[in-house]
Amino acid sequence: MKRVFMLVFAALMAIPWIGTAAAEYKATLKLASAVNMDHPYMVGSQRFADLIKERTKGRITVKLYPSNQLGKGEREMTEGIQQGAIDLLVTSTGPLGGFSPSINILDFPFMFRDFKHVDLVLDGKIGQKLLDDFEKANIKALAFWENGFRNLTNSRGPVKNVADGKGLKIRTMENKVHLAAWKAAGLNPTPMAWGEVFTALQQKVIDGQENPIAVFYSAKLWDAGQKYFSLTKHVYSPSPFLMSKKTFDAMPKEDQQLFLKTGLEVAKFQRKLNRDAEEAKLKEMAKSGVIVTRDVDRESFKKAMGPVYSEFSAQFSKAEIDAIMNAK
Ligand code: EAX
Repeated sequence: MKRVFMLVFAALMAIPWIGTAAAEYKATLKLASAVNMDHPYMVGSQRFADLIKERTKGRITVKLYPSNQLGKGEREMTEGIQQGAIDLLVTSTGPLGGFSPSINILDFPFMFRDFKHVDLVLDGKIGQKLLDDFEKANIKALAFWENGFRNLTNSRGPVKNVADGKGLKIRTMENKVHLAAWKAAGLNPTPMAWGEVFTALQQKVIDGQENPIAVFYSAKLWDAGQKYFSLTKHVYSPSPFLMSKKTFDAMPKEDQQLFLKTGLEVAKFQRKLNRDAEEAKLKEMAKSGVIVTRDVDRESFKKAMGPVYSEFSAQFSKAEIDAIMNAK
């Protein structure tokens, strides 16, 4: 009886102590991204920062560093997360395969039917496993935010089918699956960090690029000569919300739980914000002179990019691919 009493007493004594640890922990954390404050990444980041400040009563402040302020591009900023130089990062999966190889499975073309399919996979066991895999790279992946379905843009002419795009010199992310897919489709892809793209387009070093509506719109790529926008929706681009494991592990358990809960909560807010704004952004772009091709023959791109699946069959089995593609 005495032993039980002692155990209960010790447990009760521990609770205030945990509360005290959280009450004493104070920090100002750096959150980075490659895009500007108009982009949904940063609207979501602002919401995250506001909620953390409110829920910790000001103990933890999250400062925002958009537009590659903390690194040349997403690859370098992910290295910053690993080293603990950057605390939080909203990024595309572009360079992430070099840190956590399993994430590349989301980069395959025409993998997802629509946003409903995306949410079913990313918010289920498959998505959670992909986030957990980042721990091996000393990265805590809190949630999947959203970049969106990627679309081809160029300065040469309208692209309705894959043949119209033949020979276009386009920038891709530093992503081996995307590079292989565009090569298979007969275009001429070159990898480049996002921060270099606007100038490269302006100087006609490249003819085009591919990105979701929100990236194209927030960067105003029509000012860099991108007159033609084809709604290819050839790849769904998730945006893992990453945290330095050093920073995460240094926080009291209560704050760790708060960051995980708030990261997931903002994921829903940020994805909806992105999706709800797409149509209006397309109309705004058209007013700025962008010629949007909506009736794209997506099957022609899907067929042309198909060989990329067998090219990476050693890394990703048919079963793994089908588990995502056929999720219902
Ligand atoms: O994450 O590099 C890219 O094309 C990304 O879509 C962009 O940086 C947003």
